[in-house]
Amino acid sequence: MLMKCGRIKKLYIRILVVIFFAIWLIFYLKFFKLKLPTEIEEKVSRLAAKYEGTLEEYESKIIPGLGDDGEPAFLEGEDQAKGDESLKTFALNTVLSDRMPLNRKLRDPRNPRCKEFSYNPKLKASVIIIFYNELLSVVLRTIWSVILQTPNHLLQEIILVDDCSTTEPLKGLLDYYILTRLKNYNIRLVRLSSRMGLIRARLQGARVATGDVLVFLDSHCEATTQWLEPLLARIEEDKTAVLVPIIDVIEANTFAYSTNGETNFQVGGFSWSGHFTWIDIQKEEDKESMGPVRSPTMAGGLFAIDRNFFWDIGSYDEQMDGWGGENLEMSFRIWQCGGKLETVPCSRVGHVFRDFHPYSFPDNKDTHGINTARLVDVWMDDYKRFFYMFEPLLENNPVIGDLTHRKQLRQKLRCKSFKWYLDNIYPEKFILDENVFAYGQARNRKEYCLDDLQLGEGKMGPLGLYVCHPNLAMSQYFSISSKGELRKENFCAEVHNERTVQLTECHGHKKNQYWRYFTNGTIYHPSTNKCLTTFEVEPGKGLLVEKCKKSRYQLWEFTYVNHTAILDKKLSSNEINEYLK
Ligand SMILES: [Mn+2]
Repeated sequence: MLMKCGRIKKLYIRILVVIFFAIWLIFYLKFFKLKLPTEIEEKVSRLAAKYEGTLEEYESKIIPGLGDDGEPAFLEGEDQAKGDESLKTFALNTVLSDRMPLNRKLRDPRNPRCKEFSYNPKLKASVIIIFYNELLSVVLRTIWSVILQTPNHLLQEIILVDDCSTTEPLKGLLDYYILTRLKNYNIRLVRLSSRMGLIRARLQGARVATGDVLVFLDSHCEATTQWLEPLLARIEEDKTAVLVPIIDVIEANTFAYSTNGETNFQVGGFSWSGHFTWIDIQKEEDKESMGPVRSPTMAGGLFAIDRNFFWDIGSYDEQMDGWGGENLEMSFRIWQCGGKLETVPCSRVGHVFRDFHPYSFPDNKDTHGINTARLVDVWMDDYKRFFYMFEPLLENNPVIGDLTHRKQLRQKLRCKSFKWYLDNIYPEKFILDENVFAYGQARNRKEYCLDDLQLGEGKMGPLGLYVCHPNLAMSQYFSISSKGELRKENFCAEVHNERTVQLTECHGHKKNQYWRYFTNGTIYHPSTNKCLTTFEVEPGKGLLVEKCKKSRYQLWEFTYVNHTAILDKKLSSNEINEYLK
C-alpha cells in the first residue's frame, strides 16, 4: 500500500512537471517572441534586397592591410581630402575608418612579462557597448576586435545598446550586418525608443545581460591580445574588484595605436572641480610586477565588474542625465562601500580619443556639472565645499534633483566617509585647506590678490596678480602646503630665469618649487634667495621675484594662516641647503 501511494505521487509529480513545462513554453513563445528560423530567414531576405548591394560596395572599398599592426594609416587623393574634412565635423577621420579592414590586426602591446602568466578563468563575460550616432565602421571594428581577441568559451554575448541614434547606417544596415556577417556570434541589439543618455542606456544593457561579468566598452575601442582573461581571472579571485584595462590611444586622424610603452601607465585621480584626471601610480605600488594596481578613480568608458556586485553596490545613479560624472560617482562608491578599483596592466584596450564631442546632448544641459553636483552631495561629505567654489550656482540648486535614494543606498551599504577614502585610497590628493601653513586669498596692498589668470586645467601659465574678488573663488584660492609649495591643487609656483613665476605641475621635490611664508608677510623662495613681489607688476600680469627687502610690494596676507606652524625668521643657509637637496 505504501509503495503504491509512492508511485502515484511520483506519477502526479511527473504530470505536473510536464504541464508546467508546457505552460512555460507557451508563455515563452508568446511573450518573448522566440523567432523561428524561417522568420529570421524571411527578415534576412527582406533586408538583403535593400542592403546587400550597399554593403558589398562598402566592403569592396576596404583596403587590405591598411592600419595593420596599429601603424598610422594614410589615404591618397580625393579620399585624403575628404578624410581631412571629416576630422573637422566628426573629430574623426571617417573616410579612413571606412577604408580600413574591420578586423585589422593589432600587435600585442603588452609588457612581455604578461605573456608568462597563464589565466584559466571559468567566468563568462557579457560585453556591453552603448552607441549614439557613432560611425558604423567604428562600432563594427569594436565588435570584431572583441570577437577576434576573446576565446569563445569566455564570451557569453555582446550586447549593443542603441541610444536612439538618428544616423541611417546604424539602423537597417546594422541589423542586416549582424544577421549576415556576424550570424555565428551571440550578438544582441537593444534599441531604445527615446534618447536615455549613457547612464540609463548602460543600465538597459546590464539588465538584459546574462554573463557572470559585465564588461562595458565605449563604441570606439579595439581590444588586443588576451585583454579579457586577466580581468575575468581577477574577478574570479575577488568579486568586489572592479577593473579597468590600460587604455591606449587610437589616434582620431590616422587610427595609429599608440602606447606609453610597455611598463608606463597611469591610474585615475580627480580634480576638486569634479573632473577625472590621470595620475602617476602611488609610490608604494609595484608596477613592475604587472599585477593589478590600485586606482583611486576610473575614466569610466571601459571597465569590468561582477554582474551581481554591479547591482549589489548600486549600479548607477539612474537620475543622472546625459553624460559625465557617473565615473567618479561609481569610483567613490566602490571604494567607500567595500569594493576596490584596480588597473590591470596586462589587459590593454585601444580607445579613439577625440578633440571634441561630435554630437550634442539632450536639451544642451550641462549634464556633467549637474551629475557631479549629485555625486558630491551624496559621497564627498564636507569636501564638497571645493567643488562648489568652482560651481557656486549649482549649490542647493533644485536642478540637481532628488537625492533620497542615493543617500539611502549609502546608509544601507554602510559606506565609509570621504575622509576615509582620502586618507586610505588617495593619500597623495592635495587638500587645499588641510595640513597647510596658509590658504585662501593672498592679498598684497589690500586690493590685489594672487590669481591663476584663468589658467585652464592641465595647462601651465604665469602666477598672476589681479584685483581681489569679493568672495573666495577658485581662481584666487592658493595654499602654502606642508612641503612648502605655493600651490593650487596640482599646480605649483616655480621661478624661471631667477625672475618670473610660473604655475606648473607639482613635482614634490621642493627645489625650485620650494617657498616659505614668514610671519612678517613675505613669501620667500630659498633657491633664488628672493621674495615674491608685485613691484612693477600690473594687474592681469605675471608675478616676479626680487631681492628681499622691506617693501609693501613684498607683503602678503593670507585669509587663513596657521600661525604656530609658519616660521618667524629666515632660514639659515644650512636649512636652505637641506631643502634644496
Ligand atoms: Mn570614449
